[in-house]
Amino acid sequence: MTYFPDVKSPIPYEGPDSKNPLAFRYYDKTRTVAGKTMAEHLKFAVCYWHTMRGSGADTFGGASFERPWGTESDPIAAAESTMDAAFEFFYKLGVGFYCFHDRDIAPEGGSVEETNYLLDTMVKQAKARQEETGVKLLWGTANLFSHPRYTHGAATNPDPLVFAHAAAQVRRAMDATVELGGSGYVFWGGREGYTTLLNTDLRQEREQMAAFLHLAADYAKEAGFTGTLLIEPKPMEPTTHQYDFDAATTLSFLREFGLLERFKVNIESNHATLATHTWEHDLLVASIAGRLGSLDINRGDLNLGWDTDQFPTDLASATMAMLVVLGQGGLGNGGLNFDAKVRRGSFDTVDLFHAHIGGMDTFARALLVANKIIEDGALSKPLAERYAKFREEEIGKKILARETSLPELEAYAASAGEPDRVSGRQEALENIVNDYIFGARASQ
Ligand code: XUL
Ligand code: CO
Repeated sequence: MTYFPDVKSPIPYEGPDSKNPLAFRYYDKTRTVAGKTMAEHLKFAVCYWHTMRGSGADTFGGASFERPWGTESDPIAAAESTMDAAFEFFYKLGVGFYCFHDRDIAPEGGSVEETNYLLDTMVKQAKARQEETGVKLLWGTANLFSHPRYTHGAATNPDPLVFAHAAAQVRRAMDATVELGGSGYVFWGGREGYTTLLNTDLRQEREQMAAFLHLAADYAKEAGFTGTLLIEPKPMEPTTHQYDFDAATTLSFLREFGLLERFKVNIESNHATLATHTWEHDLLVASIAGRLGSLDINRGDLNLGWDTDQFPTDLASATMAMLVVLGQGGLGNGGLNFDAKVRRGSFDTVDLFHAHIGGMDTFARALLVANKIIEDGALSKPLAERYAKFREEEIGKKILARETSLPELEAYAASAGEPDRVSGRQEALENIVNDYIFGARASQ
């Protein structure tokens, strides 16, 4: 049985001049860039929830995709055919990794025991498929937001029994991640946030969330998880005020509750833009704190105020992201999870290939462009120049070392007079970036 008859396996690299919609133009997994292969730099992961379980439903209408998998009335049989289709897709795309929530791969049962049994059954199948295809798990996570019991939150629910159900789920999702060799485990806030303070004890809910994360990190250690624990910030949706608003809020939360050494962050492009940041802003905030662990590489629609989770096609944004990633020497255990869905009208299975191929080519090209910008010092040289006085002048060094005082600075200002006016050269720098993206300086 094949679920993707249109596609010859696996998608080939044909180079920038190819006209074949089912070939890569830039993603050549064996090509070496700055000492590592493209596959090592770009650990792409297909997300199981959108790609395999997405139905095209939106708030105005139900499913519009008629997938040839997952149609069986028996939920385990449906999960099994979905997994067969998933690994056929991963293999034919030539992707190295995937990500899942527990409920994406296995249905919920009528009791905690039954649910655990169903998950174990599907983990066994996933392990066998991973061994057959060589595809690996980038990260696992627990869905703590779809079931009605989580309506008022999971870890931040006013009922400790709901907290316990969430803990049970994380325990088993962590076990599944360990069993499948996942190098990351993600906590996205889900319904951890609130809509009105009239019914919300903000102080208490933050304490609960911290307790949950400590318990989860303790359990990860006990379960033999040696990868990276990640928190994925998002400012809103489904709640009005999500507790993990953005990178800065999340890092501050982790610091406040003694969790900073235990967690890194997974920064999603469309979440950063919902927080009215650029993606590169949130990436850099995480990176300079040494806590950037992984990326969700979708994009939003600036005309719409919600999380549209579109496939990434914006080379400028991808280049800025790769500058941050290369700047910190890579993502270690992390990778590039798509977390993107094809539009409701793109209902053919071949659309899934077009979407992922375009995303992989966008980031492969961005890797080349960013690497060339770094090699040439095209942005780092003017940046160093702009801040040179802080490095070179005595007063700059003293400020940074915190070895001066307001009276000393006043005396300095009085004696040195007015500072020079120096242009920020924003437009010139934007032109330089464009030169690398499309012009003579572009790296082929
Ligand atoms: C939701 C979102 C999640 C996480 C995993 O906006 O991004 O799918 O990536 O729970
Ligand atoms: Co995400």
